Amino acid sequence: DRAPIKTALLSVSDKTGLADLGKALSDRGVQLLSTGGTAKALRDAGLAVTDVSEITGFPEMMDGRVKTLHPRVHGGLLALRDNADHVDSMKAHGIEAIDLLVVNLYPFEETVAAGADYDDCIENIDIGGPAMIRAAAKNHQFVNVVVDVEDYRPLLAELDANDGHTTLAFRKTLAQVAYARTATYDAAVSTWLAGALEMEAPRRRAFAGTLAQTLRYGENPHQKAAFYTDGTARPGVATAKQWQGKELSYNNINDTDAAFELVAEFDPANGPACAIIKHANPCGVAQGASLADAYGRAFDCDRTSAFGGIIALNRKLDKATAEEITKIFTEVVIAPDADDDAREVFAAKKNLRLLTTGGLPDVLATATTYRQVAGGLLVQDKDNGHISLDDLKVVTKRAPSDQELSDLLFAWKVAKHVKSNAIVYVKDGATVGVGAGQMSRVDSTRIAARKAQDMAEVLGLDAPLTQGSVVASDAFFPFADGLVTAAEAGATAIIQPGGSMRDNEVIEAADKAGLAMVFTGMRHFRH
Ligand code: 93A
Repeated sequence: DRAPIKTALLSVSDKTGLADLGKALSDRGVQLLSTGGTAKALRDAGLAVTDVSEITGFPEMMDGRVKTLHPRVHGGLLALRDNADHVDSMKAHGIEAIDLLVVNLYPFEETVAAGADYDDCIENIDIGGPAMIRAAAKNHQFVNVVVDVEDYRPLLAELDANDGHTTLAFRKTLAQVAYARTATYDAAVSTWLAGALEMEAPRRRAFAGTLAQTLRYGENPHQKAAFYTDGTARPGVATAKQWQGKELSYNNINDTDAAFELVAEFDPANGPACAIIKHANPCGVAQGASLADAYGRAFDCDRTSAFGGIIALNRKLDKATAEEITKIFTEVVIAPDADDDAREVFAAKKNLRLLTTGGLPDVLATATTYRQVAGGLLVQDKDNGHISLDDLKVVTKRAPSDQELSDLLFAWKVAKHVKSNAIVYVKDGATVGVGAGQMSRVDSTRIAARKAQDMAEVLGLDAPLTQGSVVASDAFFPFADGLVTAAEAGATAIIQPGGSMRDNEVIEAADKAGLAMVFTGMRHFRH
């Protein structure tokens, strides 16, 4: 199953490592064929190269759209060396075997990410490259195909270990990587077209992702895992700069994403905000007079859970906030930016990861989310649902006060980011109790209230902060019991979608308890 490499065709957009590879191949007696720019780079490095146009008998034409699309190239890649018919055809048509193909494609993804115009993106759709990659990968019984600069070294190591040959197992691995590359590439083109054509719902979807990081493990140590990025420029965990600390884990990435998407709900123009996340759910979210104050108020929602948490900030991390944060163990801090003093404070905590993003994502932007189920993929629009004061319908005798209204909207924004059933108690722009992920809504209501009681003890308060708070529920109360529990915990106002068969009973219970209640008409399930 060993095959020699005598002839190589190199055609690369990214010329990184090209000269070294060309030289290493040349030193091993490999004949080099190449296209325009690549051939020039190889010649500049002092290497002997044959132009593909010399082999095809055609010049590169149509702005390079047609360079390698020719039987002398594709025959050389596809011919079965042990098939007499194929060998006859090669002889009859002057086709030479190509044993190694090194291609990296026109930078389509990078061109889109850079915000290039339509024509520029179209011109960066590589046709000849993927055609050759697919041909070489199909014929991996004889042919090697390299599509990544990082595979240059392993290729040379394989040649040296096998006396100028490669093994079938090696070529198969290369073929697998090659098809992943062309599939991702075409998916990126399709995804871009869907956006460029402003298609509401593309009839057929393709999935594009580039391997960004092989993770140590997945949710648990016995699960292998990796992180793929989709090339969108949205500020967030995928595009953040990491200043310090060890590599992010699978769970870190998931939680950091949840934290940053939540804090982005709070426009920095309306004041500093902080979200603390544990296991993808918030255990404290607050606005404050300063960023440090916002952190402190978020921390006071549930100090126990905040230990080892992930913190997201909607403004530049400053020294005062950094000093507060480092008082307990925190896994990750993500913020649009961090000043030098804050970074210095963090530098003393080697394990603390600091990520900066350069900005906040637009929470109203449309996007698509994916979730896997056995045998398939669920695709939906990202939940960018948004309500404002005008959307609220007061359904009780008492209307909420201005302070209650402001807290209700705050609680609603947080509830959107809490796993269902979600119940969020808020007072003065800070969560004071979060009930997440329960199978029954009344349980979430009870758990959040009980946690507030626990915190009252920790903080040495006479009464839990749920006294005089407001409550958000991500979906309607099916029965009055949840609402009654919230009222017993001291809540004075409720925000919820409404729409239950028993809305009347629930409204009646609210009136009886003297609560103000508003309906949003919109639900925020999150599973
Ligand atoms: O425009 S193409 O789709 N037409 C082709 O026939 C073709 N053959 C190779 N682009 C083509 N390529 C691509 O050119 C390669 O995939 C590579 O990215 C690039 C290398 O061009 P150069 O050697 O001129 O820098």
